[in-house]
Amino acid sequence: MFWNKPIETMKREELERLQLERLRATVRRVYQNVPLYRMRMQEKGLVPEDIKTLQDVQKLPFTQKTDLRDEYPYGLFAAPREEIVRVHASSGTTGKPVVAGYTQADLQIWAEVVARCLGCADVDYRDTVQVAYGYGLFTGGLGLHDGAQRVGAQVVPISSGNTQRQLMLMEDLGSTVLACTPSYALMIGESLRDSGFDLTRLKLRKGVFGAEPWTEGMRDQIEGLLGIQALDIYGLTETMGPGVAMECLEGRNGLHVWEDHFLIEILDPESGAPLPDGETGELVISTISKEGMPLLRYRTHDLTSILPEPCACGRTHRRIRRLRGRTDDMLIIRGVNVFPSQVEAAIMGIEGIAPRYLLVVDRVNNLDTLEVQVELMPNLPFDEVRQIERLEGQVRRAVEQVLNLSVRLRLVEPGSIERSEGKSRRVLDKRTLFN
Ligand code: DLL
Repeated sequence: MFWNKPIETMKREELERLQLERLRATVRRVYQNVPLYRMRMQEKGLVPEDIKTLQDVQKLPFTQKTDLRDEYPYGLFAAPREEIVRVHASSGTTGKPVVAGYTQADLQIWAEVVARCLGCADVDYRDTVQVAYGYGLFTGGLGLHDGAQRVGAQVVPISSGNTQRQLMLMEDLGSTVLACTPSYALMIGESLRDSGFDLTRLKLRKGVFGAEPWTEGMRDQIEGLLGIQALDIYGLTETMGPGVAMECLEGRNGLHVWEDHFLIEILDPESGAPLPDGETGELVISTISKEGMPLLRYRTHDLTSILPEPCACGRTHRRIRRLRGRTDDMLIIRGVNVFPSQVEAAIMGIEGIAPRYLLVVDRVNNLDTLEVQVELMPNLPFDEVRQIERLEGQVRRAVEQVLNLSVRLRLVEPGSIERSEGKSRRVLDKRTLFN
């Protein structure tokens, strides 16, 4: 189902013409209004008129999260205070948050792109959308809220948390769509299972899950527990919030990026050199329609690749592969690169194992160690230590095979790994605690 078919299926040449026009306007806007951009462009000897083709984006300076921190809170805003009608922020782990500002026009575009995402999931005015992303400075709640309202759905702005209440309202209000993080969807699903809830009492049919990396295995688990189709939505505060990209029902193996608003590049994370389609690298986004806080060549640190093949759904906006993690989530353990999502992919589907895990990294005698904690399913019919040991061996081999690294594996009691109503924490890196 399309929310905006003419735009979503626009011919590539037309789309690229529109992108160029908008890129040029954005460059002019930030050159005039944002001292940091003007200075960085001047350092490179660039003026806005030098941007003549889409490839010229590569001449422009990068923007990094540190720039947002250094210019906190308003330094990168390109509109006067009177035109900014909303701010959001992402907390991060240290120091000041990253602040994003929106004009009225920005909020309209945000609702439009989220509406398109919901269209990808076949959601429309007949649906009741339970928004269980957090409301507040986090962009998940209000982002999905405005998009769902735009398509004319009935919105249940419940925010995250209080799982029993989520279940009660889901049943009583007949919610057909759940929007939250995949971790929270799993928690809601487990809660249903543990209380022996009869799924036929629910009308739920679709899930719109994102804000953190998740795997196919996790999708299977969630779909099974909730009896729905689960789709992936991507975005980040800096460039707007949720709604940069979304899976469609046909593809389910890549997320359409709304390229009339976001210009994407995939670069080698170290050298910054462009990578060909299909190769995994860092996603770099230029916003080309934002007024409040446009960003040129923002280094997302998210790793993905471009899937250049046309999608069966008819949308012409290119897809990116499901995000596997962030360059800064990547652990280097005894020289080997490790992503938490690799562990997730390895353990999913092993019988008796819950989709809950934690990587504990430490350094003992100058050598990195990795302990992988994995939770057991509740009520396992195990009465012998030997059965547990056998399972432990099976899980360890599966993990070691994907990581190519020896690990210490610990099966832990059901419920012992911290649950999250928002984004999950998958790594405890004790090596960094002393730095
Ligand atoms: O997480 C925005 C969002 C809200 C997206 C609701 C989707 C749904 P931030 O808190 O700024 O914004 O975090 C952005 O989260 O750079 C990725 O590393 C990660 N992320 C977001 N969506 C996905 C996804 C919101 N679908 C950061 N898959 C991004 C993997 C994701 N990682």
